[in-house]
Parts: sequence; C-alpha cells; structure tokens
Amino acid sequence: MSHSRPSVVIHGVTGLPLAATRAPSDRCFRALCCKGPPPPRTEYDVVCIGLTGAGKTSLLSRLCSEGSDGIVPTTGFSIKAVPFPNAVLNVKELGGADNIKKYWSRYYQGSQGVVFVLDSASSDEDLEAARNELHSALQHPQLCTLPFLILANHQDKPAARTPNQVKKYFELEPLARGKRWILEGSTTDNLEAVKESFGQFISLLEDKDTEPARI
Ligand SMILES: Nc1nc2c(ncn2[C@@H]2O[C@H](COP(=O)(O)OP(=O)(O)OP(=O)(O)O)[C@@H](O)[C@H]2O)c(=O)[nH]1
Ligand SMILES: [Mg+2]
Repeated sequence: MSHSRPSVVIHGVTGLPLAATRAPSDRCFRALCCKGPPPPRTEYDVVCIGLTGAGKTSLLSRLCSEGSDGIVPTTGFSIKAVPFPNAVLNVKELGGADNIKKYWSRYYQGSQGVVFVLDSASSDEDLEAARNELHSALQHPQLCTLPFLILANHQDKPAARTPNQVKKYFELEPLARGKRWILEGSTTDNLEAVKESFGQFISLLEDKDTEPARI
C-alpha cells in the first residue's frame, strides 16, 4: 500500500526560497498567496517647467502625498518619483526664476515627456512670458516630438483665465497641431482632477504607435 504525502503545502510560509515557490507563474502565486511582488510599473523620465510661482513644486508634492508647508522656490532642479497606478514618473522640476530658466535646456536631454505649469491668474505680462517659454519648449529640438501636459494652474483664484481662454491666448492649436498634448485646468485644491490629467498624460506616454509630429 502506498502512502501519498499530504498535498497541502503553503508555499512562502514554509521558508522555501521565493524563486522555488513561483510555479507555475507569478500571477498564480499572487492570486493564491498575495505575497508576490507587485507587477512592475513602467517608469518615464519627465521634465517639468514653468515660471516661478506657477505651482510646479506644490502640485508634485501633493501627488507624492507630501505636505505643502515650507515649499520654497526651487533653486536649480529637484527630482521626484511620482507614483501612479500604472506608471511612475521620474519628474525633474526645473526652477522657474529668471536666473535659472535660462539654463533649462541643459536639462532636457533624456526626457520622454514635458509637464508645463502656468499661473492662470497671473498678470498679462507674466502670462505672455509663460506663453513665450511654452512656445520655445514646443519647438525645442529635444522636446518637440514629446507629449506635453500643460496645466493651467491656480484655477481656484477668481482672476484665473479658463483653460479655453489660456488655450486661445497661447495660440496652441496652430503651434501644436499634430502633436500629442493636453491642456487642463488645475489647482492644488483638487488633487483628483490633477491625477486625472496625469493619467491622460501617461496614456500619451504609453502611446508608442503614434507617429510624433514635428512642427
Ligand atoms: N491659490 C493657489 N495657490 C497655489 C496653487 N499652486 C501653487 N500655489 C502657491 O503658489 C506659490 C508658489 O508655488 P510653487 O509650487 O513653489 O511654484 P513653483 O512653480 O514650484 O516655483 P519655482 O520653484 O520658483 O519655479 C506657493 O505659495 C503655493 O502655495 C494653486 O493652484 N492655487
Ligand atoms: Mg518649485
């Protein structure tokens, strides 16, 4: 008479090396035991630009669940890994002060996408400066084929131009025709809407089939 061994062995609790417990596949293992590693998320390198005070650090900090106390103008640049359900954006924020923005283009190399933040409630003069910077970025050889997320921030302020007004004022339609770009309103008060805009941006980053258009 043959004796069969007990058939129930809870892999992962028995102390077996993890690799030995991954049969037949990681997915099955995770489903059974919930102890497998989470599926890897694609990482994208993104550059974030915009005039000083536009709200770049504030928005990125909120997305990283960091407090907004003590945010000061960015001197040089700062890098944050911003997590989303299906991707991680390694965002390099470049400070927007006059003495820093002249060096922006030195930090464009290797970027896979661009986030441009503007203050929708700023003076006409500052809005024009923001428009000029965005136009330069849209035409820069290292950025001109990349997806753009343009955030018309500070929407909570009464003086804010609507995203449509910004779009018209910035004359984006002719300049960005054929490109992959999104313009959305934003405010640090509405994190869900900001996440949604980044979700759309990630879809553009994932869309490798789209032939990038040059202007
Ligand atoms: N009301 C309002 N204030 C905002 C918003 N976003 C940012 N701010 C404020 O604007 C100020 C500047 O924000 P920052 O995040 O430092 O701006 P930045 O674009 O990183 O500026 P630099 O690092 O100098 O380029 C801070 O006092 C923020 O609290 C917004 O949507 N609404
Ligand atoms: Mg900053």
